Amino acid sequence: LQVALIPYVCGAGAQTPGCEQGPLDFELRGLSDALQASGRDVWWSVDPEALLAGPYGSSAHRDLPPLGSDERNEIVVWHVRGLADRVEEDVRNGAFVVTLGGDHSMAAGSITGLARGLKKTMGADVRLGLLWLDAHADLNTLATTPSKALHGMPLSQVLGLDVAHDPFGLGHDAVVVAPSHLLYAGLRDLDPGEVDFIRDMNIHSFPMRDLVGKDLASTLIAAMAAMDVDVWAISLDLDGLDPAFAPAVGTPVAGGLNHSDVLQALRAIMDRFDVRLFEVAEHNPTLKGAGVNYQTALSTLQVVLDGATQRFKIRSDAA
Ligand code: DIR
Ligand code: MN
Ligand code: MN
Ligand code: MN
Repeated sequence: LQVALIPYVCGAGAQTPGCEQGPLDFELRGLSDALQASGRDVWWSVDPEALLAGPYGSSAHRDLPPLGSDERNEIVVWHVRGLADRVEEDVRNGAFVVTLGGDHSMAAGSITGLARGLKKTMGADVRLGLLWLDAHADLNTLATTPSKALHGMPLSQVLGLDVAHDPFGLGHDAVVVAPSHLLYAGLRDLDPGEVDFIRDMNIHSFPMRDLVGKDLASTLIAAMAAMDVDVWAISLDLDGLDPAFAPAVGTPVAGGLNHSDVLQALRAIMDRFDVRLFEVAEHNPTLKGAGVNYQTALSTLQVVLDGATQRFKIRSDAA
C-alpha cells in the first residue's frame, strides 16, 4: 500500500494562526521516518517546507489580514484548491491519503479531492461516508458563522449548504457527502446555527455527553455499518481529543475523547470499513504541548496505516 502524506500549510482559516507550521513541525519531529519503519511505504506527496517558502506560506501568515476579509480568505482558497488537486491525483493513483494540517478549513479541499478521485476510479455513483472527530461541528455557513473563521465552515462546503456563495473556491457542482453519510463524534462546542443544521438534516452525531459510559469502538462501528456507504474518510481535529492528549490547538475544549479509546475505535474501523483518507487537523506548534500533539498524531497514524495495509493485502490477495 502506498501512503501519500499531503501537507496543508495554512492557518489563515483559524482565529489563532500558527497551524501553517503544523506539517513541517510533524516532519521535524521525525514523522515520515517513524512511519516508514516496519516497511510502510510512506512519502510526502508535496514538500511542506517548499510550500511554506511559497507565496501563501510563512510570509503570508506573518501579518494576516483580518478574519472575513477577501485577502484573508484568498489565502485559504489557494491552499484548499491546491490540496483538493493533490488529493485527487494521489487517490487516482491508488494511494491511501493522509492529509496533515493546518487548520480545519483543509477538509473542504481534502474531502472534495477524495470525492473527485473516487468518481474517476470507482464511478460517479460512489457513496462517500465521513467520520468527523472534533469538539466542533465545523458546519457554519457565511450566514451563520459567529467568528468568520473558515475552519468553522468546511462541512458546509462538503454538504453543499451554501451553494449561493463559494467561500472555498471549489465550486458546488455536486454534494460531496450526503448529510445521511456524515457521522460526528466528540462534539461539545456548537454554534446555534450548527445545532439547527444537525437537527434539521438529521445528521448522526455522538456529542461527548452521549458517549459517557459507552464503548466508543462498538458505538461508531454500529453507526457506520448502518450507513449505505462504499468508501470512508476520517477527519480528526486534534481538539476532538481531550486537551491532555493534544494541548497545542487553537480552540481547546475540556472533556474530550480519550486517546486510547480513539485508537481502539480506529483499529476496529480500519478492520471493517474501506477507509481511503485520514486527516489530522489543527496541529499548532506555536502553542504549548506540540510534542504531545506529535506523539498522539504518530501513534494514531501508525494504527490507521497498519489497518489500511492489512485491508489492502486482503483485497489484493483476493483479486
Ligand atoms: C466555531 C469554532 N464553531 C467557529 N470552530 C472551531 O469559529 O465557527 N473549529 N474551532 O475547529
Ligand atoms: Mn475543533
Ligand atoms: Mn444512504
Ligand atoms: Mn474542526
